[in-house]
Amino acid sequence: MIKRRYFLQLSTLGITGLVSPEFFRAPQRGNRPIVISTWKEGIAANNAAWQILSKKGRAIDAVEAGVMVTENAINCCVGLGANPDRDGIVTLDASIMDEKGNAGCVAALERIKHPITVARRVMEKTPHVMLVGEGAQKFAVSEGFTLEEQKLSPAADKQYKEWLKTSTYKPVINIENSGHGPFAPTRFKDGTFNHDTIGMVALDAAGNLSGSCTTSGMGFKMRGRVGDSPIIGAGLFVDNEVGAATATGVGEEVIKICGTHLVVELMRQGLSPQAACKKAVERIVKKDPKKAKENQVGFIAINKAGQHGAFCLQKGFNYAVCYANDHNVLIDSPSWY
Ligand code: SD4
Repeated sequence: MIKRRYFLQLSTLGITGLVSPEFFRAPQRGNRPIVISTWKEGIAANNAAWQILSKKGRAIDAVEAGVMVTENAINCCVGLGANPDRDGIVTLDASIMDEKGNAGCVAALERIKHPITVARRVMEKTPHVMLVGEGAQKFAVSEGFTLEEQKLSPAADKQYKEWLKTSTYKPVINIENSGHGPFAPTRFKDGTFNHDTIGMVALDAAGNLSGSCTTSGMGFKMRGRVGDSPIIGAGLFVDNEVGAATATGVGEEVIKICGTHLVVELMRQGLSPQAACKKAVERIVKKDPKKAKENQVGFIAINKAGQHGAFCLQKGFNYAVCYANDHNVLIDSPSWY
């Protein structure tokens, strides 16, 4: 529910029109839980998260369990079944943040099935925030994680072989069958995008916020390249006083504006989640409109009142919203272009 004081703040700022129509349809929220996540895979991920949230479980447990579903999916865009880097090796990045502002991240992690859980262990069992590469893998193994075989999934193997034909390395929108390799993000003929990431943010029954983000990074990236997803304030940010946000798309553009930190700080100033996401997208556009036109970036956010919103550069980004057993729906994000 938009609290009266909050609504007045929004009206003063002249931005009530930016709140998603879906939000106004939502029943009065009170202190009820909500989980949202990026792309259509978010529906299955939300289902798992909702199992926890609906039983008054913690948001941090929900956002971990939720994205593990996507990491597990064979032939999906996230996790060990995903596209490799340009050297043919799948490397994974993930981050997680709880209601106390604790954070854990891993980057360039190989052969481990659930980077999100390794990120949580970094948060809970080490004095650090981020572990990368070999060190992250060593830590995971010491925590009992299995070192999986280094083998591409059939879908990734096919894509990789296709990509090798041209080895095009340009992080711009690739229109399907345009002759470029399948370097992300690709816009398909039906207007949707491929993607390599799931980001999730949740509010639990106790009123606490948490978030998670996990990815194989952009397909066929340079070896050693790390995107926004494991970087706190870029791909994920949670402030329990205000709200939580996560990002997807070309990570370089998100990192350069500290995207999700910006979204949360804009919500702190009174903007709705959707208006805050839009302002962050606008920042990217203003910096380099020509480049922005060729890229995809999407933000999703929730605030402490349980309102949700999203905004992206190009049409074709969607996010899944769940706040009841029978309400887990995919919403098309409004876009700049
Ligand atoms: C990255 N942001 O590594 C990720 C990619 C992504 O859907 O979101 N793909 O830059």
